[in-house]
Amino acid sequence: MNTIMVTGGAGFIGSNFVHHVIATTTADVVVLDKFTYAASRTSLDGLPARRLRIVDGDICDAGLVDSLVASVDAVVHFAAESHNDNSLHDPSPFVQTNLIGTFTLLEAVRRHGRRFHHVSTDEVYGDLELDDPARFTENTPYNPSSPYSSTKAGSDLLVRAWVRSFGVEATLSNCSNNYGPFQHVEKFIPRQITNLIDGVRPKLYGAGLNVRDWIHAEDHSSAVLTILTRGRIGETYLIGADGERDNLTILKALLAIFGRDSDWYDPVPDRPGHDLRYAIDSSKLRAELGWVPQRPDVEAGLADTVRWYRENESWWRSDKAATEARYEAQGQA
Ligand code: NAD
Ligand code: TDX
Repeated sequence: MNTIMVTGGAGFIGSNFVHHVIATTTADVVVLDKFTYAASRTSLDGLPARRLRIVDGDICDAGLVDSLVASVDAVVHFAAESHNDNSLHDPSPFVQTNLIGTFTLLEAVRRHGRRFHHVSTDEVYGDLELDDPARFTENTPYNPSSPYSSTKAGSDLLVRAWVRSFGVEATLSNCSNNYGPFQHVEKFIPRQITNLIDGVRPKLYGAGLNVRDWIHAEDHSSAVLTILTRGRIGETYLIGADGERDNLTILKALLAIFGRDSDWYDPVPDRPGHDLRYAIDSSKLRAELGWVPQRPDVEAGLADTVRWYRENESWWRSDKAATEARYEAQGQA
């Protein structure tokens, strides 16, 4: 593949993937990003200009998408509205971007016969009970809970239908919770790290018993590139690195890094419909494509991430006040 288009390439995981592609392949990259509140141009700083083109545009813009898709060999689709809490307050952009945007891209790759990889989430499977030993597999039935996860589930189903009905050469991946550099301060881990840097008590939803399966964004990127280059067309691969932790455990690890007492946080009202537990069984990806996560140590990754937010305050500072004002308005501050 000479040129790969990355939608949402100025967001958290998309920008990480662009860095990964430029560092580990010879392919050029075209980023298509609408530069919503969640994007940052500086996340793409330092990359060679001759290998990277950045287009400020909407994946729902059929004319723009058509011309860009015609000029590339493959599309890796990260662009989405991605935050559950936002989706509970205004679902409209989620329906537009996650469903109509994916449809628009699918029509373009169908017309031009281009390879497509669709990036999705484990949240499409709903949640597991805290004491259930099961983990999600590629055969788990879809059962999404929130406007965010239901629009992601819908986008997955569109991709599957375009493979079957129109022979689009697509693969899909559903990944667990990512963390690492360049994650927006609205998300759990960066919100608490930046609160702690500011000397503000972290905010925990409910009792903090909800479990998430954490993976470093670099491992997500390497998995997506593996599937793009060696995955079987039409297949879905689950991506995870065996990082299950409840939220209170993550929070206590952060409090310890900052030298704070383990009860130095504020319980805030729980998220409505809050999914209890996500857990990924990634054996298919590992057995079939030989993928192995390089950063499975969550506690070491958290320490690195804290260091990154301490050293890169200019990257997040301008978003912090507005994000906390939004949480305040939603009663989660
Ligand atoms: P993010 O919110 O950090 O970034 C999303 C990017 O998409 C932003 O740069 C934004 O400007 C762009 N975008 C939004 N609407 C657009 C539109 N209409 N046209 C063009 N660009 C648009 O999200 P993220 O956390 O990096 O997630 C990226 C993808 O990975 C999403 O599809 C998400 O569902 C999936 N995913 C995320 C996680 C996670 O833990 N964050 C886990 C599994 C899967
Ligand atoms: O302040 C907070 N306090 C808190 O306890 C925030 C922002 C979150 N939480 C809890 C809610 C969740 O149980 O932390 C957990 C993680 O929350 P988020 O970072 O909002 O992530 P989540 O809702 O699990 O979804 C994330 O992972 C799957 C991404 O945002 C999705 O895009 C991805 O699909």
